[in-house]
Amino acid sequence: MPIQWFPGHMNKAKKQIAETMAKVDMVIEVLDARLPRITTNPLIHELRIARQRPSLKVLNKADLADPNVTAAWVRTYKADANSAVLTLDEAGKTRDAHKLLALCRELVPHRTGGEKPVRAMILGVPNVGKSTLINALSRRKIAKVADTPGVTQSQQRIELVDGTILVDTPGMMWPKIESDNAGLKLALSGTIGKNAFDAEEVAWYALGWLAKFYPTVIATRYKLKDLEAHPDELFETAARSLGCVQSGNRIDGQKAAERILTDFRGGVLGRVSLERPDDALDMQLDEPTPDETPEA
Ligand SMILES: Nc1nc2c(ncn2[C@@H]2O[C@H](COP(=O)(O)OP(=O)(O)OP(=O)(O)O)[C@@H](O)[C@H]2O)c(=O)[nH]1
Ligand SMILES: [Mg+2]
Repeated sequence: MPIQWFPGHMNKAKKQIAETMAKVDMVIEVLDARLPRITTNPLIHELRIARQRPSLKVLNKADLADPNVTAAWVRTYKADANSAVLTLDEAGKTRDAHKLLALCRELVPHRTGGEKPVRAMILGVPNVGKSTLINALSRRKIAKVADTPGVTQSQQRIELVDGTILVDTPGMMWPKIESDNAGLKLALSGTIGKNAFDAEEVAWYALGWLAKFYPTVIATRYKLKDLEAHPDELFETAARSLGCVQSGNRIDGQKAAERILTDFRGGVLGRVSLERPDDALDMQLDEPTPDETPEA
């Protein structure tokens, strides 16, 4: 069963986003640079297309993503009509604010010239960095930011010194995540509430992924000698190397999983991308997903 997370406040958020869409000129779609296609919310896409609003796609958290893969995403998105693309990272947000605002003005040329300010709504899945971006653009701590999904629960409108109107919105998931791998990747990247997934399952998946595509850092960090081993074995070795062992010399799977997820999300395991533009929707791993794990 794919991971699902659509808490009550998102229904309200969806309605309000549809209403605000009518009153703004464009959207700033904040995507996670590590998985930009998977973090593209189909609900937002539909609303934007229905209203013919141009989109500036911000590939955020680029400091955590594989730079070569991010460059490939930028090339792909540049080909999209009625949109533009910009990569941003933790350190560069304030520095690149003028670049972002210039791109917004280019997307809505009829709103430039001083008298008619650009009005933009910032949209994206939870925890992707929308409020952080608002704060960087306004150079104030105006919106609440925290490393947990679901922090912003209502819209917040701010006016920048140049007159640009920005609307921060609650992160929104969609009611049905279609595939197991997309759900696991969304959970791994931190966009899903922690009660909606099994941390061990996600960490297990992460180790399999990293062993296949980004083996060097995890081999050192978790003392993994055989990266071809079954993910169960990778997980067990990693847990022991992290000292997550309980009585009877059994591993503490929950604790180990949380440590691995924290490592991944904090960039301790290097700059990792979870999908590439030339993949099929999910960039499937060849190895079995947890549901298909052979019986011990
Ligand atoms: N490494 C890194 N972390 C970032 C970046 N941008 C934001 N963050 C962190 O991501 C976490 C979530 O940021 P928020 O701005 O609260 O995210 P949001 O999209 O507003 O989240 P919701 O309100 O829950 O939808 C915070 O811990 C930020 O510090 C970035 O470019 N790089
Ligand atoms: Mg927020």
